[in-house]
Amino acid sequence: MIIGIRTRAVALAAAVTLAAAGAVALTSAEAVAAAGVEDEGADCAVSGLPGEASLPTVSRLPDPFMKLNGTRVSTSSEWRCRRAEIKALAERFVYGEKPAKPSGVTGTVSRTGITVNVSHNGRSASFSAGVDLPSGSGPFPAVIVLGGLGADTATIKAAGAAVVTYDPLAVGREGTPRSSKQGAFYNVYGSSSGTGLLAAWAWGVSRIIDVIEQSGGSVLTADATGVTGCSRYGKGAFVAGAFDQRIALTMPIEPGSGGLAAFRAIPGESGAQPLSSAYGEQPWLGDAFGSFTGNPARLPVDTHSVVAMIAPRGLFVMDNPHIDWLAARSASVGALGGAEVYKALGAEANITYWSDVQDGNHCATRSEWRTPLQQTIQKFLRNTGGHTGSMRISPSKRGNLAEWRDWQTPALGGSGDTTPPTAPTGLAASGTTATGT
Ligand code: MCU
Repeated sequence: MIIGIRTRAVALAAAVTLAAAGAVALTSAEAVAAAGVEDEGADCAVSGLPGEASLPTVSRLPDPFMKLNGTRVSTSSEWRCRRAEIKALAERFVYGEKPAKPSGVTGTVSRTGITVNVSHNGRSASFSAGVDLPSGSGPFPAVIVLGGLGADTATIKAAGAAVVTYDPLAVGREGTPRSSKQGAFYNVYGSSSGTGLLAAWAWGVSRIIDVIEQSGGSVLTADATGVTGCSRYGKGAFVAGAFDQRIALTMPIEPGSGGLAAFRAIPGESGAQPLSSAYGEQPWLGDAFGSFTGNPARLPVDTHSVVAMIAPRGLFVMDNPHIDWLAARSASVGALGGAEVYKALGAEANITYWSDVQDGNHCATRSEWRTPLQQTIQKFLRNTGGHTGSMRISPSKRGNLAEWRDWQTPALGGSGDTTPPTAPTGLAASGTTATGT
């Protein structure tokens, strides 16, 4: 265990250094599992962000490889700063800004709980989370569970990860008008912040990881963290994973509209929660999204772009095709579109979207997911095994990506494109396979 952690740390350090140097960082499934920092592209100079008035109508999923300067990404080293562009666009038009780490973050980690204290520009806030350790002596990687609905905590623990129970409502409350948002995030950034609850919840996840990182690692380790949650908390888990590259494995469950469901596909999916409802039911999405609920084709990104922000890190989406409101067909479009970026990066083995399930109850614990979930957690959080991701889309709710794109997937080079390479640090390369577009 100790050797495994050290090997991973060396590999990750090497990957980050290579990325900073603009070289190919994709050396193996393990090496790409997580970054050492929340935002690897923080130094990218993002320029040319469009204003709302100048956005063109793009009826299909926007080309994720098209840079703001009008040229396409053609090598894997360019992806880092293209991702930074997508992040900036997603903040501006979909979620609202997720601020970087505040100047003061302190807290404690014990075998039963985590406390987080944040201060920034003279304002402060605190919140806490529970810790539920698996058997064994540890230290353990953590899976942060948003909201406590639906997550299969027994399987998470059986896989050797600790469960961190996080109540996002303490960080961003529901039931408030957009003009007076409440919770720890808004205590720090102001109740009239245009940032929606999902980005606020994601900020809270990042601050928990900060505290784990600072804790010295005797109980929980921070070099590979997972995040999960169901329904509205599945939306939150998806956004948390997208906006923090320290998260090695993102596991949204039944996230629906405002989650993975492609915004452009929702209006055409019978029974799906409309965008106006996903925007209006709670301030989950950012205030700026209000301009797009009737016209998502003007958004410069879609949910496949958010999947692309997670690439090449682990993504395991669990969905439910039995409840129309959950928009699983549109979610499959988002997953299939985003999977093209995984393919381009040679990391197709790192993404699973699974909606081919029997039990139609919302947020049910499903036996179909137990083994692959356990294997996925072991791969990304414990660096063991070589689980290969797959698309297990229910035939009843399967979108057709060909109808939703007019771009092709480039082969970006990068070491995962053909045969898994020999990792430079002695890590066994595992699980990366590539297929054509
Ligand atoms: C799927 O998530 C939401 C859905 O968007 C809402 O319309 C509904 O009210 O609640 C779902 C949920 O969070 O259920 C627990």
